Amino acid sequence: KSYLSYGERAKQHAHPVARKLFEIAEAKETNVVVSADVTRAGELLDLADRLGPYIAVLKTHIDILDNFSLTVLEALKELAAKHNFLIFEDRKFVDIGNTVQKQYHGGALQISSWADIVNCTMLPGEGIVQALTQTTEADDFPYKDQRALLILATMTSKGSLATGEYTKVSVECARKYSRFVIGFVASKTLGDIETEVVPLENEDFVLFTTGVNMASKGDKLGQQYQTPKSAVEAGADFIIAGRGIYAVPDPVASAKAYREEGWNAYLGRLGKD
Ligand code: UP6
Repeated sequence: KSYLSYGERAKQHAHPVARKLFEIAEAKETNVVVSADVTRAGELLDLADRLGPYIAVLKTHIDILDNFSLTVLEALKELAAKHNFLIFEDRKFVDIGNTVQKQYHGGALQISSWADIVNCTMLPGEGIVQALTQTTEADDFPYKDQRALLILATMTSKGSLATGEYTKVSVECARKYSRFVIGFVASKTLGDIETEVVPLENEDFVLFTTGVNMASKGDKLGQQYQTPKSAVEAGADFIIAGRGIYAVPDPVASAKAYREEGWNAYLGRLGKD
């Protein structure tokens, strides 16, 4: 859990994508990531344009679009530039190194060409992170220093097996590949008693917390929610909200409300140590 401002972390961080992320948060005064889980390309672009001013990152599941085309990606990139947000494709890579390299770079979805940030699970072991890192470090990789990885260290769904040893290995792997891994997706700080992860000095992993909703405790499929405030108090640097923002009558008003609660909780955390 960090008690430094986004601005300070932007100055100190070794990774250019983390620096950019913190700079955006500081400049736009937002730690909101909207999980734009809509299934029509037009709807996705419309959301990105309307919510763009209030968010730091747009999280996508590009494979849920039922009218996907490569032109959507160009439009998304333009909106990211227009509103100054990063794009995080929530692909949760989970395969052997040789396969994830092909899924990430090239392939039907061209993920490396438009997603600033992607994530993976640690289920396959270290090789998955090694493989993705290797891809971004190849001489002919066109987006050098512009791409970063998050490790899915815990999950918000009921009965999740991403706990204990799995979470510990996530941290070990992030440390080993910190030239590509900038942080984690997890429900709370990993430096707690349960995980027994002891934070090291001079490391500054970014914590993204999903399962954030101001109005609901969960859904009928095992999703479990916390509020923006509790997420930030538990260590989140960025709060990820999906249905709480896009599936309400006024998504813009909702994004603003999440932004305000998330930002105030962040201000409350500053200088507490
Ligand atoms: N997500 C979770 N829990 C995790 C990891 N990822 O909910 O442990 C993702 C989901 C969805 C978003 O895939 O895109 O975060 C949550 O959406 P919601 O706010 O509408 O529940």
